[in-house]
Amino acid sequence: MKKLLILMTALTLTALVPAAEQGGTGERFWLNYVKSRAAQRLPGVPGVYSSTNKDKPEDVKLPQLENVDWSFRTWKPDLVDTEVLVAVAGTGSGFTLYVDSDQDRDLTDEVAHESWLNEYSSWYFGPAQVILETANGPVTYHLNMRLSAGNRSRPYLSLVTGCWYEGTVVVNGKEKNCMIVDVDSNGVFNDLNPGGRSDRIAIFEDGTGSPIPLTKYVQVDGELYTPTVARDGSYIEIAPAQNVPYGYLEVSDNLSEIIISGTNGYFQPDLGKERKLKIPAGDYIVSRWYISDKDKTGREWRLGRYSSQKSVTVAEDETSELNISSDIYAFLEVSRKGNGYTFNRSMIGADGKSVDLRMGTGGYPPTPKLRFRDASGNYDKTFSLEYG
Ligand SMILES: [Ca+2]
Ligand SMILES: [Ca+2]
Repeated sequence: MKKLLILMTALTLTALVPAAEQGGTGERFWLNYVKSRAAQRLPGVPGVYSSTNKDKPEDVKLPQLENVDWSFRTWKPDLVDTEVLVAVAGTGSGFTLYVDSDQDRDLTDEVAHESWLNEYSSWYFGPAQVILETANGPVTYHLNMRLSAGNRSRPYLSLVTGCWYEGTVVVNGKEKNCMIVDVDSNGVFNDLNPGGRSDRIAIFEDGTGSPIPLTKYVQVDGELYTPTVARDGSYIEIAPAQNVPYGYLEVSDNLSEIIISGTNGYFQPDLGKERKLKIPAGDYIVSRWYISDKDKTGREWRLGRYSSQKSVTVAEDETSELNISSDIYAFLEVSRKGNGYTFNRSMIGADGKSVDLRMGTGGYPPTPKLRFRDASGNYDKTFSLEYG
């Protein structure tokens, strides 16, 4: 009965809120909650390990277990003020986890979570349910947990999202699939962190969408929309973007692929079709770029950076240029180790930062050679450098 009452209250509130406060003319689509082990492997979800603590927090009731080595970690969701305690019971041969799902500091009323996989000193658990009491009622969330026990007395524990929201939305009269991911695992699904870790969104037609960072504007079928995602992830409103302050970004001819992301959008343009991009004005990071070119023999080479932090600003009604030089330098580092020398070669771009050079569609070129010859020519040997 309590659940039904909460649902009715939520519906009544929705009906009373004027359209203008719901994100303009955006249509609201309710999404389905999905719990899954796969959530921890979604793009952008990091495996953040923190050490556990041996000190038992005060006022916590633990299950009565024999010969158990306890350690503890807390998860602090931003959605509520409370902390969720996770207790690790080490038995010598393995681990059992207890999650204070209702945050009442009592773990005797909780499920004993056993691992579903153990490999390379890591134990995988979950998704484990927690109930977060928000001002608008209880919200369900799931956590995936990974225990790393290289140090057996004080294992490291990773607590990351074990859920997402998905459902059908209609954009410009067309049905699409939508997915919302809480990538920073803080219980909030609409974080916009410029330069940091924004939550992610995918709007796609068939198959599986790859979630991209949530930004102020999102591009669907070439048009910009303004998404409004519920803090708890349960719905999304999508409205055609209005009064967008557009600017232009002109991309130099040598670039083959770029991804630019900022607060106002995430774009991976088809550079085969257009080089002067019309995008919302704002500050962007060129988070990925590569240049592909052919040598005299017709062999293809790719030069790029796959986690770049190059910034570019696009002002309203103005054109900014994105030029990245294809100049590269082979940099040889020599260091003395005991009686020998170590040689390390890296490739440096025109900006002094390391670049990645590949052949064809991604293979490494043959290993570089180093030739040593003394003045007399008596000593003359060639060695190969190795990758990795
Ligand atoms: Ca409890
Ligand atoms: Ca989040």
